[in-house]
Amino acid sequence: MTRLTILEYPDPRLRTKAAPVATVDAGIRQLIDDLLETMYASKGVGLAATQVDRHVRVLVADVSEEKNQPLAFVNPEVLAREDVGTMQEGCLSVPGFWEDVDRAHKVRVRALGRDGKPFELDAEGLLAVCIQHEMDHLEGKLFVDYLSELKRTRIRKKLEKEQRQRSADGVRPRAPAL
Ligand code: GNR
Ligand code: NI
Repeated sequence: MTRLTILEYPDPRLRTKAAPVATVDAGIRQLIDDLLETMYASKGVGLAATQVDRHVRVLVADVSEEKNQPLAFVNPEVLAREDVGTMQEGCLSVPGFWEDVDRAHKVRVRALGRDGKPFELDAEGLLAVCIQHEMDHLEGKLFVDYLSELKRTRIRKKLEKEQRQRSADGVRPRAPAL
């Protein structure tokens, strides 16, 4: 397993639309394992392939307390959504910022698993929100897109400044912390 580098806003690669996976082969299984390792190391509850510059429709999540319930979704689709509500969201690609976003708090999702078999899942609460947040990544969309232009610009400028300082210092990109 390999810990991958997470792209940070406003990196234009985060705007790439991911392509469907044709076959869940060894390469996709490897990507799932690397996404999980990267997500756990970064203390995230989800991670999309887009965030590690792999533009295929794969995402992982684990919202369990013990961090022992990894989930993988290949070619995910939302079949139904209900109970729209507000939740504070963060993103490993937008480190240090948490803002309210309105989304469905219940979703039924269909996807292929790590074994290549189709499954359906009813998700609620944080998992439901997380799956939608990750599916947005696969479309090149970020939670900051739901904020006012003023907030988004403030966030962009602050992250650009941090990124400039990091490269001027010759410092390795820090491990993203939420
Ligand atoms: O770790 C994460 N926490 C989180 C909290 C609320 C809503 C969405 C998320 S996803 C985020 C990890 C991440 O950036 N996934 O793309
Ligand atoms: Ni994110």
